[in-house]
Amino acid sequence: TADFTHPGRETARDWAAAGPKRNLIDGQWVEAQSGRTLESLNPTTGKLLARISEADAGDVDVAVRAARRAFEAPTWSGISPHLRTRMLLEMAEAIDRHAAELAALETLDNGMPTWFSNAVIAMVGDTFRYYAGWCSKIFGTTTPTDASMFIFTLRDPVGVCGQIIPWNVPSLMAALKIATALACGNTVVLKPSELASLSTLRMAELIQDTDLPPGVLNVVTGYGSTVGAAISGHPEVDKVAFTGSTVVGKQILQASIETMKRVTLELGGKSPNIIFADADLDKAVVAAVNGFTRNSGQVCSAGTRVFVQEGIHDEVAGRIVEIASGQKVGDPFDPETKLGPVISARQLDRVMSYVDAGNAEGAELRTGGDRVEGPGFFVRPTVFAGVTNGMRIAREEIFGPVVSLIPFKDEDDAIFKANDTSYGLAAAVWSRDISRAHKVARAMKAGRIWVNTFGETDPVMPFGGFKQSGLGREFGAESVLAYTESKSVQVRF
Ligand code: TXE
Repeated sequence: TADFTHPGRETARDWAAAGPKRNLIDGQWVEAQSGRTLESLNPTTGKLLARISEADAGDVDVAVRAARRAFEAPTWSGISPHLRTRMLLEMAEAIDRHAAELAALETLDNGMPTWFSNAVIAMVGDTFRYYAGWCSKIFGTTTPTDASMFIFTLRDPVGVCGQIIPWNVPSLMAALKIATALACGNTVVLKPSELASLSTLRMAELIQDTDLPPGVLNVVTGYGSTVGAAISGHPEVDKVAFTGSTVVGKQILQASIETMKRVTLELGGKSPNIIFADADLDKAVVAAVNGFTRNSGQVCSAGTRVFVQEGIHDEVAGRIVEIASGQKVGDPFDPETKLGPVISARQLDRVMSYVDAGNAEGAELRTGGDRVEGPGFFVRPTVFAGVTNGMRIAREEIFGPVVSLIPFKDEDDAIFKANDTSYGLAAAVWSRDISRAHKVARAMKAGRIWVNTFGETDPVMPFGGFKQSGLGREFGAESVLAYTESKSVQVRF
């Protein structure tokens, strides 16, 4: 795996190897109180990549108290929005300067191919720039009423934000959560996933080095059942923002009840991708394959149910199988590689168990369905045809490169089948008929809809789910509402 060069690879490897990673608490890099560390593996080799701190509730408590002090301090709460803008722009610049290193670190730790990690890090910088612009645009309103008084609203920061992120696109999840919180004047205690914490820790170093006041950003690493649960249960945490599985999302919501924390949840999906017979099929088939193989399918909005109109079903299925089976699976540093490994041996087993379920339920396995023998956690792109919405592979999030092809008759049938799911994160429709595309887009019960494209993302575009895909929205103007509280003020003359 040392065969391929990348401009950030050596720096990233050296940084990962340079001793156990510490937590950022109150502006200091500190070990877990217990002194414990845990192993972070390279999913390409299955071998040790770095050791990170295994914190627990005691460390979280110190971090939360630091975040509370920082929130109340005039050095943060009292500063002008223009200064905040400059700080976020400095963070963006620091990230851009280290883009190659951060991309390589993401590839080492998560296994994502460099074509994807390079693009992700570019968006990380853009995310900081996008939120830098918001600092001075968090407007209240004035409301006309009786001439004897004046009523206006302000938007206050929520306070201490606990943020728990997953391993699938760690740097972007961290950037989104940190930048939004800071732009709105909050402070942060963030927990990256124990499976992929490195890019977040390196970004936190770069961010802290921009002279951020101590305690504004705290990063605590460790397991979800300890560190994650301590954050979501801590009485001094005002808001929890979580991205991860629906099961854990429900636990977080339950833990928020006691102190009525504000909660935003970005959870799983089973997103439909609907291809009508009048679509530009050359584009649709390529996007359909990318839609379920990007990041080895470990994307919450992956297009894992592809609905194909009956007249073109066999042709489209054949083309999807052909493209998918030709995608190179392998070393994520190889520029030819389309799919790197999945994150862990456990995730590999989970994906393979869904392949077994698909076979057992009578779906037709058209390609893939097997792991790549040897070290690392590789799965080939897998296409099931003849799937019905009742099968487990069509109902449950797999989080691997596995797609279900499902035929449909007409518009109504497509809309019904696409919405027949407990999730509602994203959906796509492919058609040259603009009225049909609009109609289907409106009928989709999902938080993000693509028309004649799939999986593109932009910081300006709100993201979040209907139904069990979550609560609230991140990115876009709506994210600012989620990180502020409205306060109305009445002045009697
Ligand atoms: O996720 P978890 P896992 C889905 C996907 C995947 C499945 C399992 O289907 O196959 O979840 O992945 C922290 N209190 N997604 O087990 O456990 C955990 O440490 C507080 C979809 O890795 O949800 C990590 O930081 N926090 C998804 C984060 O939650 C807890 C992204 C996510 O881990 C916790 C990831 C607890 N009790 C997985 N338990 C998406 N929609 O993007 C765990 N955590």
